[in-house]
Amino acid sequence: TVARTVAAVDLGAESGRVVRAGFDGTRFEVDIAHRFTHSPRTENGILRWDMDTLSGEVTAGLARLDAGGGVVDSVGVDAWGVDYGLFRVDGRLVDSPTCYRDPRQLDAMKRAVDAVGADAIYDATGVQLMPINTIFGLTSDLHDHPGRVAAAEKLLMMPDVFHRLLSGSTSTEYTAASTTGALDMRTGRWATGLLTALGIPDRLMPEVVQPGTDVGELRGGFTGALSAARVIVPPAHDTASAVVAIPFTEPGALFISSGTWSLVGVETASARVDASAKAVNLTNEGGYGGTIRLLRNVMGLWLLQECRKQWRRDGADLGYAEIAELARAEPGLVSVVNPDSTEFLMPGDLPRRIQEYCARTGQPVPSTVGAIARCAIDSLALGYRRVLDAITAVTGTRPVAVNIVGGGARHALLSQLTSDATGLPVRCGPVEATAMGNAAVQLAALGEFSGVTEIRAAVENSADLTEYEPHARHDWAAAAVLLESLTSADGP
Ligand code: LRH
Repeated sequence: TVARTVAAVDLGAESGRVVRAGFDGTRFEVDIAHRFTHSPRTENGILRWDMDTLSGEVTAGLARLDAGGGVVDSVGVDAWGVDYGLFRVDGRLVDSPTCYRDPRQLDAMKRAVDAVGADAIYDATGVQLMPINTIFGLTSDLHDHPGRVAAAEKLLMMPDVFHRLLSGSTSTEYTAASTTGALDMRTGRWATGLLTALGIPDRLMPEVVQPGTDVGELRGGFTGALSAARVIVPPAHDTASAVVAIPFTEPGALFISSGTWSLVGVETASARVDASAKAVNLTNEGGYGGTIRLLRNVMGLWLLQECRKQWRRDGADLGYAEIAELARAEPGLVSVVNPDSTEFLMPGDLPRRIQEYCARTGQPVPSTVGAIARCAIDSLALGYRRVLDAITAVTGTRPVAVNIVGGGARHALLSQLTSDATGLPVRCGPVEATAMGNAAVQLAALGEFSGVTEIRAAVENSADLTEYEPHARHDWAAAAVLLESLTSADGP
């Protein structure tokens, strides 16, 4: 039997879910109460998140739990990183948060780099230089929408926007703050020198609290299971929650948190901010229990998500499983792209951009759904191999296994190719690692788990896991050399 039950709200860039979870001493019981999809939309030329849908669906999911009987002791929200809401003094949002895929980010990063230098930005924080980082959104606000900043009293990261709606809390959670590019990852404090150099007012930066902090009672007039619930912040960055729930079999294994993005890295005890990490643009993200994730973003399933949208616009309504089967029938490693090229970052006609990339670089141009998808999937696997090599070079230790969690853990072809490309055994699952990690940290705060070791053992007992062994079907080493030359030609 389960002593305590919590609700985890997990918001991804494409979909969200509200989950009820408890621990019976051996197994982790997880039950998805509500699922929904959402997407940002362009309003007056700005790509914004649909806050009405997001908050409506969170409330609908919680209402379902409230009516479902029993007692739910706490609620916590995790969401994608880097995006933020700006709040007025009266507690209302200045406007709907802008999405990190708004084209403004590229110009803003260039302007910030021109102003203070790429080295200064990395050295102050230990965070990889990526156009999507919060500090570039903020410098764009200052430059293009100064009224937005003037009207704002506080910034909160996306999950904490919801914690505020649910409890009135005005703090931000550490792992979410670690995605801003404004936190010094050696100390966990705001990098005030960098903020000042970029002209970002200090007053915006909120108090930072650790995962597991109780930030107040749940508001919203719930009268059933949630009537006495607390709001306990989980690792509010979705990737941080996902990594809590990885059933690692090998210490130091490479993880891939695979969703819209693929976050590829290792868990370490302390931040690594030095010339070798900077040279390969490895980032230090904050984790639960004082851990750091040394990782890099790989473009992820976004490539397939955007291709699928375009094929649908073109009249072919294909499911991901169909696309994967068509890709599997292709010979493989015929053409590859640098998956992380900024030309794939923004929404649009991704099949055409992949074709143009192949044409420009003198490779066979994929012309069918299967060939384009195979090019994207091969390129992702190759991108994972590249991060594995970067981590090996920086830490001096080569991981001996790979764990994949998140929706991408279901993708059999990508998982097999990941094993082939890295030459390592791959273990996939759980698919719902993020919601599980979120719930597990709330349960730990309530005394149900003693810590991450016990959490991971419970996940291992509860999840369906699939394993892959490497096959030497293709010349991945040669493809890796090609990827390096393609990437240097892409430019910064
Ligand atoms: C994955 C993720 C990733 C961030 C990106 C914005 O959902 O949080 O860790 O870099 O979204």
